[in-house]
This record gives sequence, C-alpha cells and structure tokens, in this order.
Amino acid sequence: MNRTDIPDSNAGRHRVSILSGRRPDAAHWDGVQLCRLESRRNGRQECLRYGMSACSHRGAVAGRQNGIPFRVISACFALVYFGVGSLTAETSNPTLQAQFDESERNPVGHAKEWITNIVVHTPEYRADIQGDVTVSFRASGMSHVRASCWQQPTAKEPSPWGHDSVIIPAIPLDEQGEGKFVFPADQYPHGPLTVRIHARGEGQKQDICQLQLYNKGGVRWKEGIPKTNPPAAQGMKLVFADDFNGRLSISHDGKGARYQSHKTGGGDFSGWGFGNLEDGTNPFGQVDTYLRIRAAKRTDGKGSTGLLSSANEERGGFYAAAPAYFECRFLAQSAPGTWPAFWLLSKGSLNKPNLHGTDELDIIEAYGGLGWGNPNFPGYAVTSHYWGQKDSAGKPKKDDSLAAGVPMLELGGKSSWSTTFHTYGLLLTETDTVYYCDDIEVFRHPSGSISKTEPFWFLINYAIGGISGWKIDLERYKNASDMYVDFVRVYAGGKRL
Ligand SMILES: [Ca+2]
Repeated sequence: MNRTDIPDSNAGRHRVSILSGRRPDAAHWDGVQLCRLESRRNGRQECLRYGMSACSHRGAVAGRQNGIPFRVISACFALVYFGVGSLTAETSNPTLQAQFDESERNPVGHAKEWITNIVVHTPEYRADIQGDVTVSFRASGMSHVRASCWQQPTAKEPSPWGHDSVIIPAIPLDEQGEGKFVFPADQYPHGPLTVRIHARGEGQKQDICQLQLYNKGGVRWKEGIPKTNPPAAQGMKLVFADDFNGRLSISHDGKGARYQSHKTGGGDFSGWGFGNLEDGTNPFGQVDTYLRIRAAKRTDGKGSTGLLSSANEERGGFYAAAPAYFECRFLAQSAPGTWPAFWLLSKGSLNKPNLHGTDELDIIEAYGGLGWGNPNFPGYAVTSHYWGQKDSAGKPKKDDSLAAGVPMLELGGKSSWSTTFHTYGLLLTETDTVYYCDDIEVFRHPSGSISKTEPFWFLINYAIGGISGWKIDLERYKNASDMYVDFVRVYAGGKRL
C-alpha cells in the first residue's frame, strides 16, 4: 500500500491522502478500485471510501488510466466529500472535455450517437434533496462520465447569468459502468434543478440523463417576480401577475377560477391529456413559490399533464391587447416527448364561427429529447401563426417566415431551457412583434393585422407528445417529468380589455 499525500489546500483544516494498491506514477495507474480517500479534519482522521475514479492533486500525481492520460489539478473529491467550495477539478485531457462540451452544444451533429443508457439508482428521480447527496448510477458499456449542474454566481465564477458547474469531470468508468458521486446541493440553487449525467462510450455512443431534483436547501437565486419591471415593458402598467405562491385557482372550464386547465374553445393537443385539479388526473402541485406541472402515467396506464389558460369557456378571464408585454419564467426537462410552451391566442378565435381568423404567437415552444428520431435542437422555437387569413391577393396568408429557432446556448449565460430557469417574453405593439429570452431580443417582425387590434390570452403548458408528432419515451424517468413555473406577468399600455 502506498500513500500519496495531497497538499493541504485549505490551511490546516483538511488533509487528504490517497491510499492506493499501486503507486501512481507518470506511466500508469490502475489502482482506481483500490483507491481510498482519507482526510484529517481538526486532528481527527476520517476514512472516506472512494469507488469511482482517480483523484490526485496538482503536481502530486499525473498518470494514465484506461489509456487516458490525466492530471488532476486540484482535489475534486475533497470538494465532493467535504463540501469545500474553493476546490475544483479538471482533467488534463482537454480533448475528452472538449468532446463532452461539443456534443452538448451540437446534439444535431451527433444525432445518431445518442442512446438511452444511464440508469440512476439514487436518489429517486424528482426527489427532494438537501446537503450532500450521493448520486449512484449505472452506464453499462460506457467508458467515461461527467456530471454538471447550473450554479448561481460564486466568488470564482461571478457571471450574473450563473454558470455550468462541473460536479465530476470527464472520468473513466469501471467495466460494469457503475458509478457514484456526491452532489453538494447546499452549493447550488434552492428549488428545482437539473443534474446532467453525461456518459460516452465506444463508437461515440453517448447519453445524457437529466436528473430532476428539488433542492430544499441551497442558495436562493432569482426566485420569484423581480422587483424591477422588464425593460421591454417600459411605460406600461402591470395588469396581471402570478408568482404561484398560493393555492392554484383552476378548473376544467375556467368558471369560477383564475385559469382553465384545457385549451379554451377546445382543441387539446397533448398526447398525454391535460388533467384537472378537481379529479384524479390532477397534474398540479404547489412547491414553495413554484407551480409544478407533473406529467405522469397513472395507474390505468394513461398519461396526464397540465395546461393553464388565462381565458375560460364563458369568454371571460384575462386578456391584453397591444401595446402589451407577456413574460413567463420556467424550467422543464428535455426528454423524448416533452413539449413545454408559453403562447398566446387572439380572442376572436373564440367566436363561433371564427370569421376573421386567429393570430397565434408562440413565445417558446421547446421540444425535448436527444438522438435519432427526436428533435435534437438545443434551443427552442418562436413562431407567429396567422390562421384562417388571406393576403391582399386573396390567398392564404403565409406565416412561414414568421418563425425562428432561438440559439439559446449562444445567448446570455449560454444555457438551455432544461438546464436552468429562463424568462421568455413577447412585446406586442401596433407596429412590431418582438420576442425575448432573458430580456434579450431574439426575433422581431411587423405585427399582423389581428395582433394590432385584438386582445390575447395566454397559455402555459407541459404537453407530452400529441400533435407535435414526436414520440414519447419517459420510461427511463419512471414515466414522469416535471415543469416548474416560477411566475407569469403581463404589462399593458393602461388599456385592459
Ligand atoms: Ca414564484
């Protein structure tokens, strides 16, 4: 047994040693399974098992593992085991790290490489967590794994957008593909979060498991309706706000409630049907100041999920006309079939018959899933539709050009709709229709004729499959998935209809 002492990087409080069955050296280190991590804390020795991979310290150990050279520049698992925030980890294999990065940023280019592989043993999917949480998983046949989670600004990473935090770097797995790591949840945002476990194997096969968790501890960051008004709503008045910090008021037809749980006027579109608060299909939950929409298969084998419409079947409810600004903040999961959206419909569409047509403004439509047969794009879509309308030549009005894919991995903090919360907004004026992501303008076009005059209602939903045409496969996640809505608010030019 050899001992490799790691220099104490936290001034006398911790001392970390690696005990290995074979002395690590520059040529080879295969003592991973024999590896043991010890610490001395305040003069007491603690022994901590370390069962997954290499750990060393700057200058202490460089080596090669499974043919992959590495040099860990700080004691990453000291961070994991002791929760010492000042310690981070990297491997010295930039090629491997770059491969992980590139495939997350360009899933389309790797469409045929994605498979469903990773199985998380603990904690349970969608579990409440706090403190140090052991995440154990299996990635059969995969050779390397990395785990990440979006983190609020820290002293080392002060970007106000937050940043992608590597929990474990790209490290080798054993032959069985079993692995575990400790996720120090107290160092990450309070509330809903997504731990991304990304594994790669031979032949470029790879998988990302999005482990949805709810952090009961952690750091409160950007929660709730901001105290400031959105820049795009300058000069307008707040006419609607819901921070989802109280009992949800919703019913199947919207009567006597703030929201309706189906598309007003008919036409539900989700493969897993939109459920109702008042019966056994209820998808809605209240957690702190979040609305949780849980898509789930019921015991009868059918799936339920949720929609909020601000209109109701009595032509009442909430509407706003130009000039107006609509905004919603949410987080959802990217998995085959998930289809979160925040969108608007013009009120005239509720007329029977609808002689004037309908404007539909899709502020965000996101399609989940990776791999062949799934959408694969890491961003989301904004679209303006002009249904049932004719142009000056008497031909159906085309809306083909009124759509854009938003490359959100290149905007602002460069994170996905499934990685962390974002706000999605739309400014509607009598001249322009402008789409926003986190207050960044992402698309603009002249307003349609109906958009200039008619009031709109809004819809927030977590559709699963359905008319999107994309397949549903949530088996890996035990046939459930969560969308968390933080708030919705609407501003208008003082004119409420
Ligand atoms: Ca809230």
